[in-house]
Amino acid sequence: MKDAAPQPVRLSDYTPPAFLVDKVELTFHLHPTATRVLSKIAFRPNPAAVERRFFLHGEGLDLVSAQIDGTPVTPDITPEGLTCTVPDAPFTWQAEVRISPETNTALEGLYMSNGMYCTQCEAEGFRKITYYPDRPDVMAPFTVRIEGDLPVLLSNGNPAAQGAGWAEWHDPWPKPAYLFALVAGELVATSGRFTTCEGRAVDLNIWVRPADQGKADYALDALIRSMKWDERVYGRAYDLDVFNIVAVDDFNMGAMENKGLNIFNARYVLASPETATDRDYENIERIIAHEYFHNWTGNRITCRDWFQLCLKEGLTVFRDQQFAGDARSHAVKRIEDVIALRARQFREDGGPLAHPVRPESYTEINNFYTATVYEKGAEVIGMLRRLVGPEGYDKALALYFDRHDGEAATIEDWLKVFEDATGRDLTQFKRWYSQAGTPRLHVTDDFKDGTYTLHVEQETPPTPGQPEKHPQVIPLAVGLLSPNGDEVVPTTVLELTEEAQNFAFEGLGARPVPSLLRGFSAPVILDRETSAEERAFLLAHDTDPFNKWEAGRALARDVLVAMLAENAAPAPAYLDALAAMARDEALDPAFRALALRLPGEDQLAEDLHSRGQTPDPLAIHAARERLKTAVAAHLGALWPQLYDQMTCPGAYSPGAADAGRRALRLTALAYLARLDRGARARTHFAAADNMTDEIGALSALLEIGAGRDELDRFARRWRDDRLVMDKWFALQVSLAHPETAVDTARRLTEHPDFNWKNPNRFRAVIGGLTMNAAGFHDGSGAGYRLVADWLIRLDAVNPQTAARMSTAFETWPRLDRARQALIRAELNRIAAREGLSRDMAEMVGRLLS
Ligand code: 0A1
Ligand code: ZN
Repeated sequence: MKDAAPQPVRLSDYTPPAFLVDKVELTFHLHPTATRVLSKIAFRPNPAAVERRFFLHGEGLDLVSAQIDGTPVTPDITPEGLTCTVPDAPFTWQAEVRISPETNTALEGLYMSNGMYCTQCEAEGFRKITYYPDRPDVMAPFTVRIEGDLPVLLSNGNPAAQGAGWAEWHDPWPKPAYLFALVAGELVATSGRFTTCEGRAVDLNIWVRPADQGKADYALDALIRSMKWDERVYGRAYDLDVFNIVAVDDFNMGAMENKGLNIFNARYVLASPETATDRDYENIERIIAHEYFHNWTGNRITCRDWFQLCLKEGLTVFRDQQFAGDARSHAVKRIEDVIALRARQFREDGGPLAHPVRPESYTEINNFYTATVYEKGAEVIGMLRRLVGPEGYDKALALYFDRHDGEAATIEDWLKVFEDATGRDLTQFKRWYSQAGTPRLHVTDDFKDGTYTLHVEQETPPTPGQPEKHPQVIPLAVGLLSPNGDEVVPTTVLELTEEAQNFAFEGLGARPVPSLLRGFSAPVILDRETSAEERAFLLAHDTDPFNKWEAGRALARDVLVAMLAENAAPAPAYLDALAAMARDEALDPAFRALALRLPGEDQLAEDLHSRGQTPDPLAIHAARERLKTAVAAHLGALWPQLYDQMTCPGAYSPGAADAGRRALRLTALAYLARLDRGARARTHFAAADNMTDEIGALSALLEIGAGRDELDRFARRWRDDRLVMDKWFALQVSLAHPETAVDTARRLTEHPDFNWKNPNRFRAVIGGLTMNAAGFHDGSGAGYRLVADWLIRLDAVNPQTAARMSTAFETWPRLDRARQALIRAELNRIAAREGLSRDMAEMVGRLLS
């Protein structure tokens, strides 16, 4: 357990490191409970340092010996690290420590997963492996020797030498310790070769456990496509002779970009048509690309300190979104990204955990791998690109790579390259990095004498620690349509910089219909009184695919809000518009599937809250169910038609075209299930030859309260496949009827295969419950209690994953008083636990403040 009252770290306290490292040599003698780590580190005083104290981080290490320039020394050891008197000139530090990977359940540092040794060092895990200045602005080349009785021994960089029971690796590129990695185990590779545009032949290997052999082809394909894309679009080539990826069963996050040795949560590597859904394939493609792209944005140019996390994460997410848009459909990708942004980041930005894209203080950095740092960080880069244009962006990035290669950089460095490359002053734009909260745009309009005027006001609500907000630079992409549906003003980017501004469009023959915030040009909430007719008009005519979808979504939301308020029947105009859209064969099936998806329950709760109402999760669930049934009935005959039309002849392909057809077909199947009591879904399930169809049919059945037999059959078929069984666990909780969700979750925690120390399985069941909004927010508080019990239990073994999941409680301020009191009581119960981790203590502290 960590210390009781740790001090927050502040951006304003940054000082350069006292010593720099020229070279690191590590030797590992692997043993499950007594691994010996020998380190030899060449230090040199940093001329830029402001103090000369020699401090090495180290946590939970058993120091066996230490020497400076060959002379034994006895350092002063604290729970955080050690200090020691050192010469005022370059010197060599040598140490031997002992660690126990097998008992490391936190999955940070060196740990074991199903007999395999692996590491996770970001953000501050290296200090659990050996004593070291574990901060990203200390970069050094590493040489690693691994000794262990296992067939595959991997580390960063290029292989240097190997023999029976040992291997040596050399990574010539200076890197911070958080990018260190080691893997040892019985593994098999799916291999390929890639020749870079610079002529370097690179061996590619995706390592998996023997039982998973044959499931890495898609990951390898995605890797090769990512390598090509980064060369073509960003001019960035790979810089080592090998690129290794390893799939690990126990992993706290999605994946990790360690130099030359990416480590992945197995669920983002392993795929076969029978076991992975289209969504899984899409995630694998995106995450493989993300980690690969980090080689330049994160590894070659890293972060000076952890406050700059968005420097690598925002940019790398932006790059993986561009890549996925190129590989699939830009319109569909943008809609999916915005759905996720609103669901996770807007929710975070509007609650007690709101923080700026670049936070200014933290207690535990692991708590800041958030949607705000990642996804809002990517949106900020998208806005920057919109403001300076694609050519300005390309110039700025070329300058960034040129100027900062090999460095640990800051957001100031990042913005400066844009200023230098484009001549633009970004002083005001920088507020996007320091101001938390989602800006709201209030828009009114006016038409007179052929001039159409938009009046736009911006306002950002107060967030924790930031009562006052200032206007931000907001690119507002706008197009105008004439009443007959023609586009009279094509997309134009208006730049908002003030609290209130007017924008005039002259020479128009009639009052136009505005299409605002096209492509979701800024991460803001748009507030404008709009009639249902206008939304239906945009749904039918808008040339901007995002806004076309958005119009449908807004209509659905308004219908649901009306159904909630007045218990009304859904507006027929909405149902007709939906039918027209669903039938429109000019539209991409993936787009139609998205447009037929109703806004989520949590999203509706947020919408109601932002209208000053108190959402009732159960009423929302009921209204949404009623609307689904009404949509099913109103579009009646269309469902079997779509179902029959959207087949995918030939062998399964995870590509966008087939995946889009399956998505639309399964949407039709789910609506159909409400009309035929699941008859078609049962046949579909029985005939399914791929996991997308199997899960799609099963979900359709569970949603109407059926599917017990299918669940049993599924479990019998997939009993031995961990990743597929995660789906089985997750699905029945997340789709359970609100009244049975908590009991279902509880029952599953008693299942013999509920291995709660495995983060994927824990997330499937406990995370599954938090995603069943009406079940989790059950008025009795039983959902809150069950989740809190499990967070307490998990916190003792894996603080990082437990703390992340505590965000389930972040929406408490928008709920009714009774639920608020229930949640606060659970948070207080967690906070009062003796020995609570630093991770969890910080999270509940922020949630309660
Ligand atoms: N940098 C990785 C994600 C990651 C972050 C933190 C971790 O442990 C605290 C682990 C992985 C990425 O962006 O993919
Ligand atoms: Zn990342």
